[in-house]
Amino acid sequence: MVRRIKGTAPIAFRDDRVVFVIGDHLDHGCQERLCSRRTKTPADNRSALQRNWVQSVRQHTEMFTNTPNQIRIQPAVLPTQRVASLKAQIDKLYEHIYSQREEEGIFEVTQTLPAQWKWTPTSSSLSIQAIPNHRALVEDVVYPGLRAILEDYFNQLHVWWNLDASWIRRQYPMNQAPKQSHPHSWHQDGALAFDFSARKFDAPLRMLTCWVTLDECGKSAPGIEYILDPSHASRLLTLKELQVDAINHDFPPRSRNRPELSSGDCLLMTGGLLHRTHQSPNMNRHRTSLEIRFFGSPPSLLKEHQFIRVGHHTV
Ligand SMILES: O=C(O)CCC(=O)C(=O)O
Ligand SMILES: [Fe+2]
Repeated sequence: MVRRIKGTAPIAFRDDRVVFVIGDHLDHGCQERLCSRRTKTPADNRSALQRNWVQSVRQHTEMFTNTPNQIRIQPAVLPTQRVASLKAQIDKLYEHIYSQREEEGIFEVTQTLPAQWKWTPTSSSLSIQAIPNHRALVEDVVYPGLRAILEDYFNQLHVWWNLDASWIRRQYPMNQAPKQSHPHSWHQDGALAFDFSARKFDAPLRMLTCWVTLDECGKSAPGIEYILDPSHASRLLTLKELQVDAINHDFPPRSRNRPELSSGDCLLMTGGLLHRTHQSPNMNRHRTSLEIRFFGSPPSLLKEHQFIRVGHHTV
């Protein structure tokens, strides 16, 4: 039996070193679930394994109770060669866009791109469709690299890839960004398509953003800064709460996390995670990343979006 907390299933991940919990506290029910996952072994080994497993979970329980993980880092999701070829493709695209832009102007550049591509000058973002073999990249490389995590998180053998909310992102050091391009300010991805003025609901969408960096980042190039707070897993912050002054007041810089990542590494962020682009004055290189969003099922709020089912086609 898995006990649910605040209506969301506690989700736990395990690798050889540590247990990760995404989205909520690790509670007693979650420990039970972990035990049951580990007991697919002959019955005579069962109780010993279970005992060890419970022990190792308990060692981490206090930590997880205090800082429930809403994020996980999965290293080397993209192999070096694939990163290099992607970067070469993407660099060409950005060169084209920015050279056109000089000539044509900031918004007119869109007219020089294929109709199904979106270009967002305010964050130097290009829709993932601009990568020629984007389906193969996601279905045959990224998904298999994250499959165990995704299956565990959504508790099913397939996921829905949201094509329209998947992007190529590029962020620059302070004062080096092209005109109009800005870092992403504090937000929760689970507010995708949320109408803050209407406030029809206040729970983040249940989703995982798989943010894969194609450059080393976090130190000399912009990375991601995030804040862990248990209450964010089930609540969307208001626009007022997301203001930089409010965040600085509630979460002083020392309480925030700024992981340093190698190219090809992936951050998996739950819909409730509060985060933004991490910039610091000593950064001197830009960073390109891919942002691929997965859902357990297409949410009705995103009914206009295109979703692709990925993974096992039996439920
Ligand atoms: O790439 C970044 O710096 C942040 C992007 C992000 O958080 C988002 O688009 O949801
Ligand atoms: Fe985000």
